[in-house]
Amino acid sequence: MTFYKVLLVGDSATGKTSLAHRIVQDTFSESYKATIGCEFALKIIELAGIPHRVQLWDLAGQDRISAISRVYCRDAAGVVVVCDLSREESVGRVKAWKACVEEQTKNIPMVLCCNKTDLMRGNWDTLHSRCEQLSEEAGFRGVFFCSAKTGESVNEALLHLITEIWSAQAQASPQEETHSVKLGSSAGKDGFCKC
Ligand code: G3D
Ligand code: MG
Repeated sequence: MTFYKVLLVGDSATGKTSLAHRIVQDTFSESYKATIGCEFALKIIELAGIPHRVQLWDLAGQDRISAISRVYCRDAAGVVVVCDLSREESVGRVKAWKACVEEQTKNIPMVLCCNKTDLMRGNWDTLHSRCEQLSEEAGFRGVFFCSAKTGESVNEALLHLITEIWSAQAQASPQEETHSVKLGSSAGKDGFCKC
C-alpha cells in the first residue's frame, strides 16, 4: 500500500487542525487547542479500488512563513494550502505559502482550500473570483471552497489532491518515486499523533 505525506500549511487560525479532524474523524469542535509542535494523522483514501494511506502533517506556529522547515517538507507528496475566507489577509498570503514550500520540495501537487464558507454571508462573488484567479496564477492543481465546520468540500479537496499525486507518481520513473513514505503504526486511537 502507498503512503503519501501531505502537508497542511497556511496562516495560523485558518482551520488546518479543524480540517485534519474533519478529514480523519468527520468531526468539528470549537475547542481544539492551538497546535503545539506538529500533529499528524492517518487516513485511508480509496481511489479506483486501491487504498492509499495518507499521512496529514499539521504544523503549529506558522504565522512566520519562513518558519517551514526542511524536515517538515521532507518526502512530502502533496500540499494543502489553507486560507480563511473571513480574513482576506490570509487569502493574500497563499502564494507566499506555496512559494515557501516549493523552495523545499520537488514540484509536488498542491491544492488551495479556502476555508470557513459557513461564515460567508451575502454576496461574496468577488472574493470567490479572487480565489479562483489566485489559484490559477499560482498554479494550484485545484481550488476548493470548504468548511471544516460543515464538512463542505473537504473530502473532495483531499481526494482531488490524492488523484493528482497518484497520477504524478504514475508518470514518474520508478527511480524518481521518492514521495511515498513508510510509517510505523504510531497513531493513537483517534488517528492523531504528536511530535
Ligand atoms: P489552525 O490549525 O490553522 O491554527 P484551527 O486553525 O483549526 O485551530 O481553527 C482556528 C479557529 O477557526 C477555531 O476557532 C476554529 O474553531 C475555527 N474554524 C476552523 N475551521 C472553521 C470553519 O470551517 N468554520 C468556522 N466557522 N470556524 C472554523 P477559535 O474560536 O477556537 O479560534
Ligand atoms: Mg492548528
